[in-house]
Amino acid sequence: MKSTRIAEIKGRELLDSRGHPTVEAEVVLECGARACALVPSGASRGEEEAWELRDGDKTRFRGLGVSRAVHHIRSILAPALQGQDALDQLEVDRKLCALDGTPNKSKLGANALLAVSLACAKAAAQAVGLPLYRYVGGSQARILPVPFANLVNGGVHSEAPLDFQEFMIVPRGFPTFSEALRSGVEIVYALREVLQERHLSVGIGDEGGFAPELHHAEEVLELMTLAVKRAGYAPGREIFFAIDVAASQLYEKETGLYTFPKSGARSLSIRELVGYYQTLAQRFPLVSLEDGAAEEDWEGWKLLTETLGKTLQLVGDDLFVTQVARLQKGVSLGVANAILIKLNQVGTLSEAIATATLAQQHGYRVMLSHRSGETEDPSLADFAVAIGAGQIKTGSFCRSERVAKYNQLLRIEEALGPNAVYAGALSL
Ligand code: 2PG
Ligand code: MG
Repeated sequence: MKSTRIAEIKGRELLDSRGHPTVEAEVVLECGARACALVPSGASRGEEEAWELRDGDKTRFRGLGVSRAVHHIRSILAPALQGQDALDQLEVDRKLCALDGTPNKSKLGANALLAVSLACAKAAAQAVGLPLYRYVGGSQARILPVPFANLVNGGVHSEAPLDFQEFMIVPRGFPTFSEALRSGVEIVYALREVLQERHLSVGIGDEGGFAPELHHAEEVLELMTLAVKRAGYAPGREIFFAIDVAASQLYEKETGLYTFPKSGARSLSIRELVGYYQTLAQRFPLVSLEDGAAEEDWEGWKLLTETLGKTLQLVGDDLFVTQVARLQKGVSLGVANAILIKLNQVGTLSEAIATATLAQQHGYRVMLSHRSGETEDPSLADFAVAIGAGQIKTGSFCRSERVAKYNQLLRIEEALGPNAVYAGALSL
């Protein structure tokens, strides 16, 4: 085989699904293999996420430009990595971190680092003639994740007067990924009708979910239940629900209370909020709750986990920000029982895999996740299969930047043929 050493790295400023500038890296190997990777961007960010470097120059893209991050790729990362073997991902990522040298990647920008890290993995996969999921995950990689599909967008992801950020369906009771996906798509069609009949908007939010003029979680879950039934499926048997509260957005540090600025509901203590989740879980087939307490409210997280951790999946997103140290703290305090993995919260592929592996070792479930600002890059799907995450959250079944990941999972399912295992079927 010809050399898998890095010959060239390019960086460029492209656009994400919100029309915000984002970073693309292109890695070219000496053997001629080449690949591009684009990084996503969040709106409800954890405070301890790796640093997304933006120019702040108000004369370009209202300050959102990423030309400095791109410049760092061209002037610092490219020359330093030239000649490095792309097959040694750990070493590539170690060098990226060392070149930045800060704990949160704020010098060169996690967006610059991640673009190079991912493009390197993709180019290496191409050089050895393997699909990305197999190159990263090895011969064991054959589990298709359960799609947590976002049907209704609230919080900072839409104009809907809903304070909770995401309402998802979880099609678990199906033998294959493609059948699970089809059920979800049919439920979206049905929900559209249900909303239209009530003269509610069928406009969509950042992640492709509807953004109707509803104020309360119960109203959303009721309409979702109707849609599931109308599509011919059984809530609680094959279709379940999940919510991302994104509670850090609602938390008031001074008072320790949770406020609801969009719906105008009265503020709640964490005890009252947990009680509210309990009521929702009794009324609806809720199986998963993400960021049910704020990232700095460790006591709240403890109460949440003690009360609901036996019956619900409790996912830490802003809480863990895909970082080993925060996960370790969570494990030692016994909070949450699952982790969301977002590559750009940590900044390199190897670090994200290390966090996911640590979570699995401690019996925490793993969910790979998109960001609200996404791109056409489908590789999240490959990483979900590679890591054996068993769960993926990548928006609704519309908007091409969301559908790109689902389509990639369908391709992977086809390529795996009879070896494919649908994670949702494991619990049938
Ligand atoms: C989340 C994400 C993705 P954002 O909170 O889980 O849905 O949102 O990318 O805006 O942080
Ligand atoms: Mg979240």
